[in-house]
Amino acid sequence: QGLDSHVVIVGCGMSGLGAALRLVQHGFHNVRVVEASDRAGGRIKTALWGGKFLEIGANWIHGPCQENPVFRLACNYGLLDEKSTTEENQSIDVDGHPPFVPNWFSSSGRKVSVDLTKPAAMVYMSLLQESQGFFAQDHEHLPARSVGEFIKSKALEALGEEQVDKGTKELRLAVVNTLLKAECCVSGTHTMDDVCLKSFGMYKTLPGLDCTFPGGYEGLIRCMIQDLPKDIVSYNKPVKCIHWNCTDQKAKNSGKTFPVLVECDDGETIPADHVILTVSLGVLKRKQKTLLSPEMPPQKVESIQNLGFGTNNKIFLEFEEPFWEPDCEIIFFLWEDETELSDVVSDLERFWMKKLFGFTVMSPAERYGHMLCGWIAGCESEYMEALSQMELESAVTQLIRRFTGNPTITPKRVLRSQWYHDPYTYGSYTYVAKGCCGQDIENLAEPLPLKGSQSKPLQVLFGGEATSQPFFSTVHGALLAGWREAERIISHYAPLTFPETGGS
Ligand code: 6YU
Repeated sequence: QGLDSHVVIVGCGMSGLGAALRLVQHGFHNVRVVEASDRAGGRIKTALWGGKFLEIGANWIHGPCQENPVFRLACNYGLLDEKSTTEENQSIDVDGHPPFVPNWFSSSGRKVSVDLTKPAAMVYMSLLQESQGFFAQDHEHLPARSVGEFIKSKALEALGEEQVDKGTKELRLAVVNTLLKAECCVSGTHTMDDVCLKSFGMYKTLPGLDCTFPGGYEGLIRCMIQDLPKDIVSYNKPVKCIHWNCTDQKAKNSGKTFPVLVECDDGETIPADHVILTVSLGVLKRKQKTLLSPEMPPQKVESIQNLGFGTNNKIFLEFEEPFWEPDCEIIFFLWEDETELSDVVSDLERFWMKKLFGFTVMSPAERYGHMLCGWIAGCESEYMEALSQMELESAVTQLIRRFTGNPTITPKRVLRSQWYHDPYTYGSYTYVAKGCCGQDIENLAEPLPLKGSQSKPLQVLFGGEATSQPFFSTVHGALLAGWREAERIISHYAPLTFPETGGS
């Protein structure tokens, strides 16, 4: 009876796919995945650009070690290069911050030596680490509410104490600003002032030096789809409303009564015993009033509002020749005209590009040529998405010319991601906003109807990276959340699905 139950999974990203596979492998044979867009993968999206695989969404397996289920899957499918799978790579622990070799360029068009930037970078890194230590401790009087406010006040203290000339002091301020802008990209937030100091350390990093997929992240999605029965996924099928607690005739299908009815934009209604909803927190924030009928209970709505969902985008640039050093792995831009500590831009239209902290160098060069990936978060990133291709190309070309001091340098091609304007994502990933806590993630993950109700249990279950503690904002968090919800259904039927054979 359990294996016959009808399960509809909304969303074919990593979480939805993970849930579908787990259920099918347990023998559930009425599983259907309904996906709004024309492709699987969601925020895992690989583009083929001039013969090169570029990651428009997720980039790395964060913490590729045995504890990471995405790493294990990728190894099983044989998708990683040899170096990434070595014991040595798996045991390197860098606390989520790979030790990239940097090149620093300033807005006056000169290269700045690492010796000059290092003192401020070290102050910043130790404050960032300190910010993670406030989680799960009883802090009656936190030094600040947000990570941004904490780092800024402590950095000002530390930099103020140094006996250095005005120019050096300003440069160090600019270093902290650039690193704060970089952290906005890591956290996927507009400003670090929005990130909760008390909850920042809730995110758990795994050991292992972050690795990429030589053939693209989407290769993993393709392998997973191949392991599912044919035609289980319906594409171009946005779900409009999930009607739950259904008791009337509408929910009847071939004699059976279903508690849930999934209404799609194209008019089809799909009856179900259980629905696993895996849409992004961005979608939940936008559609919290309409996606479910009856509406979600107040505690869920409150947690959806409390948690943060921001934008982080990439801008890929290809060059004929590199302007960076051969060993360089990351390029940082320093704005020398910034006189105070700040990670936001005041005049979006004129200065949005000041939020782009720099570029990671795509490696190996044999695979990518001379390619950079720029990173930009927040409202500035959302503004960037709406520019025309010509406006974007012109702005980034001027930027590169200014910082390199080379008035002729021109990128061959420019490609960007636009996650905020994606109507099935509305941003990039979840962060712990000021005032939210682990309970908000738990509230979000709690199935409907809530405990204590007399109605049929497990009608609407919630997956997706935003429901994953402590791995929100990641692909492995999304996968674990999908598995968790599939297991919830499996264990609900466990006595029926796997009847005891008795002792005789
Ligand atoms: C990671 C990384 N990474 C960069 C960028 C982005 C993300 N992440 P999905 O949205 O995938 O699926 C839902 C589906 O639902 C989707 O297909 C929709 O079309 C569909 N849908 C929506 N509405 C629907 C409707 N109405 N009806 C039907 N279907 C509907 N993660 O591990 N490594 O390098 C990056 C990065 C630019 C945008 C990332 C990374 C995040 C992951 O991509 C993301 O979590 C999962 O793919 C989500 O899968 P899902 O299934 O849940 O949703 C201290 C501290 C701070 C904490 N942060 C640490 C930083 C870690 C994050 N790092 C990210 C960095 C990069 C570069």
